[in-house]
Amino acid sequence: MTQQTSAPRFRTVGDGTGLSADDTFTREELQLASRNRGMPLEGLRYAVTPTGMHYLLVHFDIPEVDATSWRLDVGGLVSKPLSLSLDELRDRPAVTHTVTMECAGNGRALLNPRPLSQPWLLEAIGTADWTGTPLRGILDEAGVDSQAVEVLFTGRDRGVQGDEVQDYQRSLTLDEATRGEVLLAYEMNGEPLQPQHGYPVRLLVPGWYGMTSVKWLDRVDAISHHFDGYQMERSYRYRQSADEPGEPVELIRVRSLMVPPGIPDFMTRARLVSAGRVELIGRAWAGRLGISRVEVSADEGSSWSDAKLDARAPEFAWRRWSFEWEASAGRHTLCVRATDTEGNVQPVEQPWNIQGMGNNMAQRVEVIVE
Ligand SMILES: Nc1nc2c(c(=O)[nH]1)N[C@H]1C(S)=C(S)[C@@H](COP(=O)(O)O)O[C@H]1N2
Ligand SMILES: [Mo]
Repeated sequence: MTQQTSAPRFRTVGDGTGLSADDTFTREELQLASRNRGMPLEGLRYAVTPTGMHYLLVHFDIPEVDATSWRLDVGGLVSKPLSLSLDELRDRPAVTHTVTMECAGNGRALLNPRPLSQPWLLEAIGTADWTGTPLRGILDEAGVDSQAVEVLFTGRDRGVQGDEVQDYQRSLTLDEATRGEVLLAYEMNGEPLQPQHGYPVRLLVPGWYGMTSVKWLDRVDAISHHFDGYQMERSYRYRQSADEPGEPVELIRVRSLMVPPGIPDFMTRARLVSAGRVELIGRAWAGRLGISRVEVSADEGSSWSDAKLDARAPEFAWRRWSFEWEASAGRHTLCVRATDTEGNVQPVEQPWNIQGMGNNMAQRVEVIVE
């Protein structure tokens, strides 16, 4: 009889996350994955993602907010604290930005060992038309004191993470918070925000990974120090081990994804493609930067060819690309990688860190050509 030794499936690290070196997903990962949807990659066909296909990430529960009694309180180090209703926010100047948002944990489940958290493969992505009023105008109205260095954003949702009971909170430096594109957004794709996307109002910080765009916004406070809450100092860090402080996760790194070609196998999602000319299409983005190049490989990254880039995209949105692939019979691993306007190229090998943040490893798609 063989002895079943049960090696620990994961070890717990300081911040309450863990790692798994095997391909067995845990019940907790499934629980997260069924609450937090990804954008099916065929959704890359749309320049603006239909709202119901946009990815979703909710740390705790979706709070119930009554928009008639809801107020946005703007306070802290300001000369004139504000308490604004939704109608009062809507009366302020409105702008719409087309913005590609990505979760910092996108790609996490492809890493080895795998950080135990929301197990994204590559689908934590979406682009929407966000309408709202610039935060800068509201901060000007409130009159931010000269001692203020950061702006703290508090969501209405509350939960426990890493043994800490907390409101969902993130901060930005005053310089970042007062950039013109930062919005208090109340519409997504021309409709009021859906409950899961932050109804009635969320922060929208184009170019930054999604965690910065605080949903169900409740308070905005100007503060005189660096905010060191859980979602700033313990999570969203680039760290190789749990005991180093690491660098903060901030702007979205360059990435490109393709619509998987042909038809999928139900279970494995490997692709079946007919031999001949196949048009591969996809989108590439790089946060605040532009895309200078997209390359495709049909041999697992040994050789690369340039894809064709569409005319320029909106400043904070993804850019479409296409590539004519001459598919020959057999098995192929297609890869795509992008380069941003500062020359950063997506790695082909995994850029590992303990929380699986900012992972922009080149996409691989298994294809069987008949
Ligand atoms: N209040 C609050 N804001 C939040 C979150 C949250 O759990 N609570 N999740 C953040 C994370 S990690 C991401 S990636 C984005 C996701 O936004 P979306 O669900 O609208 O796509 O919201 C961010 N804002
Ligand atoms: Mo996220």
